[in-house]
Order: sequence, then C-alpha cells, then structure tokens
Amino acid sequence: MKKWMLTLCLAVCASMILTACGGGNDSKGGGNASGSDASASTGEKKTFTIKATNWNFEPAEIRVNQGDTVEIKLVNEEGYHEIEIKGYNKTIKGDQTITFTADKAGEFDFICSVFCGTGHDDMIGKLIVE
Ligand SMILES: [Cu+2]
Repeated sequence: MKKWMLTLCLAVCASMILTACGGGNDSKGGGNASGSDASASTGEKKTFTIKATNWNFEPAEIRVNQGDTVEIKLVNEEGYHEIEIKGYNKTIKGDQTITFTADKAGEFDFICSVFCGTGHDDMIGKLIVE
C-alpha cells in the first residue's frame, strides 16, 4: 500500500518537473525565431510590368537570378491576353499581378494562354533564371 502511494507521488512529481521544463524551452525557442533571416534573404525582389498588345509582349525577355522574388504585372494595352509561364505553372490573367520565387534555373517560355487572333502564336516571351 505505501509503496503504491510512493510510486504515484514520484510519477506526479516527475510529470510536474517535465511540464515546467517544457514550458521554459518553448518560450526560449520563440525568441530565436528571428535568427532565420539568412534563408529568406538569398534573393532580391525583381518587379516587371509586361505590356501586351496585338500581338506582342513588351518586354519579351525578363532576366532574374535564382532565388529572387519575382513580381510580374500584366497590362493589356490592346486586346485581351494572359501569360502562362511554362515550367513554372504560373498564369497571369489580364491586368493581374503575381508574385513567386524563381527557385528553378533555366529558360522558360511564356506565352499568351487565350486565343486572341491571328498573331496569337507569335506572342512568346522568355523568362531567364540564372
Ligand atoms: Cu493570345
């Protein structure tokens, strides 16, 4: 009988100590979160405005570094066009802005993804990530 009570007391005491310790570690961990800046600042932010007309993108080539945050705004100056960036699975609808991280290096075609007339197939640009 006495042994059983002693065991119970030890178990309760031990769990209280563990709980107290766990709480202390949690608050410490939260304070260290600001130390992760290095991984987020590997790239710069690059902003582009691409103007679409019948049937041309201007500029037709955009160049960024791998790891950059890329912001692209599509402005339809003539007609209605959308941009699909091949290999990045990104679509920019008319007069929309998208932001993504250029995490893959290479050359990626971007095309108009809505049929817009006779010159539709000529609407090809290139995103270069180096
Ligand atoms: Cu088109």
